[in-house]
Amino acid sequence: MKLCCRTRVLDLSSPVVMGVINLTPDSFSDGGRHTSADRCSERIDALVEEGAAIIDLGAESTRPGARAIGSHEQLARLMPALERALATSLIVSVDTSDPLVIDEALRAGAHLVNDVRALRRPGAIEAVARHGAAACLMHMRGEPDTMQHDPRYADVVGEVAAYLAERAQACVDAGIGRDSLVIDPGFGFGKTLEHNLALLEALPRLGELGLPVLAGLSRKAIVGAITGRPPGERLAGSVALAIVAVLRGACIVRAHDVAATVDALRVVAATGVGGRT
Ligand code: HH2
Repeated sequence: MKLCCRTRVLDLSSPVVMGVINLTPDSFSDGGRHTSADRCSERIDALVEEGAAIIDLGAESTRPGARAIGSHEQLARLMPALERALATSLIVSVDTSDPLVIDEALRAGAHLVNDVRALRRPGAIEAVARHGAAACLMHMRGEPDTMQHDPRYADVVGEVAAYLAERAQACVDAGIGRDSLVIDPGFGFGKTLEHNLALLEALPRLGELGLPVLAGLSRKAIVGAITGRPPGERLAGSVALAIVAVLRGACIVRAHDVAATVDALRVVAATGVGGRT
């Protein structure tokens, strides 16, 4: 499998890591750590060194209860980091739902739009199609400020799969190539621990949609609920979940701790366990 991201093609024949850089003061695990230009540059260099395939730049926190911010504030955070990231050979992703931010970031050369709202805001799909960029379509139930208030599903796996299939079809209808799409069940976005575990188990079913699957489990509440640890102490739990996700067919793992995740996936691949790796 491969992912066409404008001028770059990402080989997904073995799993790859998307390294997170949150340019936000309030992200749940790394907020405020990469907001200065120097710290951000160091982090970009570290992601290259540690073996990430994708750099995901986030200008707006989507943690439960997060405050929404305007396009101009997002762009002011994003653009200097974007320029620096584009100077590397990695795929550069922008984590945003804002159509204006999407358009400006793609104008500047970003390769991939990672949207927790699956390009649902008016103008978002068109901007991605116009620039021939790639997109990661994530499932979220509700909005960040309320999504963890008693989320309910009759059939979480079926509903998430149907939503992602519908969003992928909307993208194809708007002119985005199927080989430029990634899907993501959105762990922790309007889901209880039981919902998250059901989706993790059902990753092979999401893979049947024929699109690469991304799993974002790093440092999330799912790890905290199982281990009882705060975000800064969830490395081992996050790496374990990354391995499980890959063994169940995920092609891209979104991670804060890139070196550890890359090493773990390399070791798993070397053992031949799981077949595809
Ligand atoms: N999770 C977060 C943000 N963006 N994108 C995708 N595709 N999948 C995810 O699971 C995902 C995501 C939340 O994590 P983080 O960016 O670390 O925190 P915050 O939203 O507080 O910035």
